[in-house]
Amino acid sequence: MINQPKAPFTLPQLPYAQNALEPHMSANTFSFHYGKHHNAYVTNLNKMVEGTDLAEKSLEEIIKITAGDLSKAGIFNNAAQVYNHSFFWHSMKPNGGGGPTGKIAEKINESFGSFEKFKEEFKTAAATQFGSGWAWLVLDNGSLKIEKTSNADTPVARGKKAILTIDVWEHAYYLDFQNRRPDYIDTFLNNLVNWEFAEKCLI
Ligand code: MN3
Repeated sequence: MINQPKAPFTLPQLPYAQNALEPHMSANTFSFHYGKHHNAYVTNLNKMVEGTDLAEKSLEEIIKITAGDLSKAGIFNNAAQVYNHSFFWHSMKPNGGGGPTGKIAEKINESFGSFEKFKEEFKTAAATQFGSGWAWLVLDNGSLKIEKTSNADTPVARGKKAILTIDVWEHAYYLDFQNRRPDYIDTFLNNLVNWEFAEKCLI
């Protein structure tokens, strides 16, 4: 669903319409973010890997192969951003948010002590990521953890399993919330999180 087997990579289909997250995320924000930003990462990545060995590798493989290689930073940044954005769209849904249920709820309680504790840690990570980046819920050695990453960086590069993410680049929220990143994070948790997707990622 998120990974793609080889180039040319495509802008993935969305699991809902671009206005489906209104009023919490506007169609205007969505169309710039998906149609311009995400699309540009796909186009750039295809140009960069064309005619190279990486054209035969999957999106995840490209991320792992180029991570930490400064001569391939451009490829890494675009591949990771294609992956991160695809993951972000699935991390939300219309009428989402609130508390998780089932296996994902049990796992959150087991890993953080309570859902409230998880929320606190996730919000802090997302709010304190300095400049552009992402906050993540990841599965690492069997337990759930919160991480934040800068710019295009992704826990997938280090073999961790992504469960949920929020994009905290300004382009993700500026049109709707201006500089109020904490309000955007609250809206994500209260109205947008797709816990069914998070639960599927546990497996
Ligand atoms: Mn973005």
